[in-house]
Amino acid sequence: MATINWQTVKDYEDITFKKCDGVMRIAFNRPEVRNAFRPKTVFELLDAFQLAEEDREVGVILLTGEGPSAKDGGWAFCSGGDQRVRGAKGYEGQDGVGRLNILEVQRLIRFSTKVVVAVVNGWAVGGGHSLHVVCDMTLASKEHAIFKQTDADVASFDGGYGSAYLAKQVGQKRAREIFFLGLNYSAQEAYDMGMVNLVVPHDELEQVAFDWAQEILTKSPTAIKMLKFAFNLVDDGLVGQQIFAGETTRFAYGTEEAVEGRNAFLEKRPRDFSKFR
Ligand code: S0N
Repeated sequence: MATINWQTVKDYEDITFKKCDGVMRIAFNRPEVRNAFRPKTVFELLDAFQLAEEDREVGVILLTGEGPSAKDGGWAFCSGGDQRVRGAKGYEGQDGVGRLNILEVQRLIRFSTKVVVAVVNGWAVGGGHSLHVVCDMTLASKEHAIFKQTDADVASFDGGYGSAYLAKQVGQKRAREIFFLGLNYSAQEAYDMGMVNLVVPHDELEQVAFDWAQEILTKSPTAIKMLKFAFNLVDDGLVGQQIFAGETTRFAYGTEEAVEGRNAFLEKRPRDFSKFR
């Protein structure tokens, strides 16, 4: 068991952002509203995920929630969009602009070259549920994790990864049940459905997540990245193909054949690919 000595990388208001031994920990930090996100939260998440992506020491990102709530001791991973700032044009920040920019966070998680693990330490609800769905793997607190889709209760609908990709994980009937009934599901029930990788005693949750990350970090980063993109490809259409193919193009740049193509152009001479046929 590796010991965790989290070091703060950058201070934010709505999230915490820490790092230890190749693992980045990004956590919602609004426990008084069950870690609901407002536009500011999402801007901070976008910045943190981008920084994590660019950090060459980092191979795994853990997404979780701070807690418990000082008010009532409740635990939350994330309860989705902050309903207090939802306006007619989306979630409104202090600039008055309506946004649904959590979808950009979903795409950063999905297209990240790192493995992103949802560490569900409490409620995963609405847009928070969708975030766990889009993460590569999910670990859930045995005592405190509760999975719930309230989108239809508040007239919202994640028609992308949150629902259609969920159906790939749990099957069409279950996915429709999750959205159409909005029931509470325990960590064990979520595991039985196939949307959780492991149920862990709450006190051990972060340690297990960190140990999983350390195991992943022993593996070839290129293999992990290409496997992630390969898993994504079939569900992501041309964007999935673009991302997978982009990486193969980068690999191809390392061949003698690619060097000949570039050099012929730079040296203003006819290209000669004859020996590569
Ligand atoms: C999470 C719930 C089930 C917890 O219940 P519990 O434990 O009984 O606590 P409460 O007393 O209800 O809550 C404690 C305090 O926290 C506030 N609060 C909780 N959640 C929110 C929230 N989402 N927004 C604002 N405040 C919240 C409570 O009001 C309470 O405050 P006080 O103490 O002052 O009374 C329960 O709280 C619950 O059901 N919460 C609401 C969950 C919800 O409906 N979330 C929104 C769902 N929709 C989205 O997230 C969609 C947005 C979205 O992201 C999206 C849209 C389109 C396409 C894609 C997406 C996407 O999903 O990404």
